[in-house]
Amino acid sequence: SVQIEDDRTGLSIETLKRAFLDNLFYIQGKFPALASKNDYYMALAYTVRDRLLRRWLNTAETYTNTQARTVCYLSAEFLMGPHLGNNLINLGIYDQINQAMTELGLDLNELLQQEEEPGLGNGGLGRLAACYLDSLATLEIPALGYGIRYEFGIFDQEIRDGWQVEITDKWLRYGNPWEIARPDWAVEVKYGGHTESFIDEHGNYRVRWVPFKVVKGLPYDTPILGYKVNTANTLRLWSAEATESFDFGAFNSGDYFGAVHQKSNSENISKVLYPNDEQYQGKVLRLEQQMFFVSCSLQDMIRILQMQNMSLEKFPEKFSVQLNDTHPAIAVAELMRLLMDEHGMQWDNAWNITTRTFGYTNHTLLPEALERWPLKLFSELLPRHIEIIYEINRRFLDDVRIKFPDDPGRLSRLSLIDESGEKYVRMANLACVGSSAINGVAALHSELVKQTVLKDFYDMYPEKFTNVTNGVTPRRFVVLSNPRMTSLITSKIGDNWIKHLDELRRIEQFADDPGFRYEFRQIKQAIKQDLANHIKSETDVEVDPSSLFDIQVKRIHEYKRQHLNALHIIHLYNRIKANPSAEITPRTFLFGGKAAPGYYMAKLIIKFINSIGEVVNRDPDVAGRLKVVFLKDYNVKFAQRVYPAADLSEQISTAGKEASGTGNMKFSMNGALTIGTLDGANVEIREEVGAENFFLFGLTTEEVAAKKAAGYRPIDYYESNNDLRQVIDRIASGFFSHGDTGLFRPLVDNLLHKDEYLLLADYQSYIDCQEQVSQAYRNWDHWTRMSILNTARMGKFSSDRSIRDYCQNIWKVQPVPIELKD
Ligand code: 26M
Repeated sequence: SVQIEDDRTGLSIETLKRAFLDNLFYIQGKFPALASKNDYYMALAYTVRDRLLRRWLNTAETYTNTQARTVCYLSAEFLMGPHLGNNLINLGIYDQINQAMTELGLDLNELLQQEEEPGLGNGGLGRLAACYLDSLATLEIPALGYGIRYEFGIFDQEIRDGWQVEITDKWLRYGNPWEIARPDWAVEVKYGGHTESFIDEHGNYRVRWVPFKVVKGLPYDTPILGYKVNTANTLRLWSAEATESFDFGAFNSGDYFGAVHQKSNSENISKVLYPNDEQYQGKVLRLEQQMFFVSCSLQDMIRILQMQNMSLEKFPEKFSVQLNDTHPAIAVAELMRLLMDEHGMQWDNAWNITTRTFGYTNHTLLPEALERWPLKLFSELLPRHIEIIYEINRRFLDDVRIKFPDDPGRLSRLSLIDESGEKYVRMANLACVGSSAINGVAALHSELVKQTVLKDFYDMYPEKFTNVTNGVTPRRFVVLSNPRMTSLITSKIGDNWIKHLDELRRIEQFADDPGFRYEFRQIKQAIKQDLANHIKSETDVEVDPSSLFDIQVKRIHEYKRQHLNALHIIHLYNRIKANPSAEITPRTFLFGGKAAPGYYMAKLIIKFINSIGEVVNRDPDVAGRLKVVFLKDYNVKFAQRVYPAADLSEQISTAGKEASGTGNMKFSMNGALTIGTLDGANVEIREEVGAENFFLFGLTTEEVAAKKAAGYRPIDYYESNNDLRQVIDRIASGFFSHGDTGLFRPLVDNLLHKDEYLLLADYQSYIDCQEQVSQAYRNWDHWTRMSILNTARMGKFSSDRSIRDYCQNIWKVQPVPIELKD
């Protein structure tokens, strides 16, 4: 009999071509002669989406039928990056689609470039959430990601005259083929107003909340397919709308303008992502956003539970809810409110359910990032929640008094309310009391969490604390972003490593094989050439693809020390100026990253790097041996091109400041060597790849603390180190600012008189280490060996391992494999 493949599911090249042209016609409403590149992208996206849908619906049906235990990952940010390429990889049809497009005279790479990436996150925390969704699906774990469908994600960055300029990110401009709205599952969220107590028909004390406003949350679902499995989980993002019922009054009284105004006010809640990372700001709208997605998500979980005819008592057995930092920590109070006020449960029962449900992940030790809401603001917006928080606090502090009698200092530190001056609600304290597990994101970080920010909670509940070291998905950051290296590895050891990254160890045996080394190096070279071409077209700067590509891409922050990297560039430049024939290993310094729009020093650092580039790149004495390029608008799409092109990865934060880092893992997996401090996951990366394959420098966390305690004086380093002094003096002289000695003065003054992040204390160690890097790069054969060993030994840093850790130690959840039925 003749087998006809269905146009919506078939995977043969003929069917894919037919389905693609069909979608172009019936969805885009275009025929090939009229179609734009974007029409072709959309047609291809719908062709791929059709092939996800069967898996998605099968998955949902199986989860419903088996009442599967489910992970809910609550995160204010999901930095997903482009979906098309990733879905092609995970469906296993990349090559087929590539050929189908070629046969139609189209270039798949060009179509992939068309996708506007959903940049619904700032950096590490948001990208981690995205990697975890990929691994959850790949490991066949029932999971939902819950967050906000921001209309404007992280801003697009332009560089004008060396300064950052922010442009709004209109990612939904051409529509989003990956999401499906679910208006029938919309819910309502209340704000403001007051509470009233009453006695119900059973004689129980109850509270009714009379809100000032009600906002509708509309869910949009995106399927998240696992790698070569049938599991397609859901990312459910909430969009804010005005409730129809609520503005009726205004309409009837003739206040048309007021009604529409109210509508646009409601929609503001999901309008824009706050672009600050690691810098807390007490803005009402931000608290409204947090409450919005948390309440929508918890109501949605209750709906799912009830739809499956399960009792509310089963909530903690049905769901394990992870709080991605404190941004969703209001969930502790909101679940209590839903269980008691909306579902009639008593306190003790509700509290037992709540604390068994949540886990809390801490992502930062920086004091300025800890969320504390001014009590007045909080109480006005969430009058019911503040009552619940007071009651949680009253009971909690009673427990503290029993464990630690006569310790008022401890009570005031542990209290959910900061009463030391102006009063605040402490979100980390709420998260700790309301969760059964608390984790940091790298071994060192988890230890520091216990010793510093959450020490009192560790004393109170030591059994709650654990570590889960971060990981990244090798599907996006190796297979998709580095197809050439992927083929080389697969030709030697098969493709099992893509799901079991520990198997990369099997390429260690080729580290001394001259043929393998040659191919590995050729691939790196070819990728560097591609990036060089890209840089030329973007910036008009010519970079030498055989030079050492030294790359630092990440958010711009003083603790990450992009300016320490800059000091090294000036050091090399000074050496050349002092002796133009000095032996210098040619290097290309690449930077990328966004600064929070209100972070003055970070923006000045961008200007500083660009100003150095302007001088260095065209100085004839340098003779092309050094190039400095700041690449604008660093995002996921661009990250995928950058990691594979790096020789050297800069991971140079002050020890104790970077919770984990995840870019460090992406570089090393792609064969870059790391120059880094003993900070975050660098410590574990070095353990895995071997100290001899890692360039270590700088003070340890303990040494940093000791130096600060002893009264750190950066000026002493300036005065006693000639080389350092010449570097600083050149900046101060206006050499990089057309003679303007004022431009970088804030930077120089900060370094000489404050230097919170100890750049000057680490300067010489960094310079010496960079000299070792330069020497090592001269021995290409040995460098390539180290590079291969880095890739081979990165198995631990697959997000699959992180997710297995969470599943075993925190979530207690098992895989539910999905069978493919029609
Ligand atoms: C808070 C309040 C208001 C507006 C924004 C924020 C906010 C947003 C993002 C605060 C912090 C945010 O992200 C922090 C972050 O990305 N931390 C990084 O998390 C990574 C994943 O665990 C770690 O690898 C990084 O070391 C850590 O810096």
